[in-house]
Amino acid sequence: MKIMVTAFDAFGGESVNASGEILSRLQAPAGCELVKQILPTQFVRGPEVLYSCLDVEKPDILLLLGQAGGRSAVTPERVAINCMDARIPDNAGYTPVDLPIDANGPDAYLTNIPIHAAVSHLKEAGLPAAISNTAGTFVCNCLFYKAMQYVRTHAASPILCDFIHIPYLMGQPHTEHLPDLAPDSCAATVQELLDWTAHYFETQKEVS
Ligand code: PCA
Repeated sequence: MKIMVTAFDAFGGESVNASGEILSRLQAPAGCELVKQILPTQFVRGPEVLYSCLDVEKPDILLLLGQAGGRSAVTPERVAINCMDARIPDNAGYTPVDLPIDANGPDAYLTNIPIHAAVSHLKEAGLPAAISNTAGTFVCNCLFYKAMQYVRTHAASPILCDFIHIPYLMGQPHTEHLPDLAPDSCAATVQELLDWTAHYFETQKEVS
C-alpha cells in the first residue's frame, strides 16, 4: 500500500507552517510506503503540484495536512466546499473573493474516510482530536476540494482522502493567546490517524 501525505509551506507572513513540522516526523505504517510532499500555499499552483504527484505516485491513501491557527486539536475535515474567499493573499499574491473553485463542479465533496470512527478511536487513545465541519475558504479548502475531485473523477483506482488541520505548535512563533499543542502529542495523533487509516484500507480491501 502506498500513502501520500502533503503539507504546506509557511504563509501569511509566518516563518513556519506546523503542518510541515508534523510531516517531517511521520513514519510509514508497517508494510506501507510513505511519500511526503510539501506544497506551495497557492490556490492555483498547490493543486497543480498535487495532481502531478498523484499522477506519478498513484497512492492508495492521500492525507493532506495544513495549519489552522486557533484550533486546539488535530481536526480531520468532513467537507470541502466549492468556494474561494480569502482574507489574505496566498503565496502568489492572489486574493480571490467569493469565487467558485470550479464553476462546473459540485457545491461540495465529503471525505471518503470514516472520520467519526477515526476520531473516536483517537479520543479513546487519549489523543487530542476532533471532527471539523469546515476547512475554511482559503487554500486548504481549495486543495481538499481539488483532491476529492481527482479522487472522484481522475483516479484509476479508489483513493482514501482527507484533509487534516493542525493547530499551532508550542515553540512556534504565533499570535499570543491562541492555543497550541506539544509537537510530540500532535505528531503522535497524526501518526495514529495514518496507522488507523492504513488498517481501515486493508479491511475495506478484504470486504470488496
Ligand atoms: N493553512 C491555510 C493554507 C495553508 C495552511 O497551512 C488554510 O487553512 O487554508
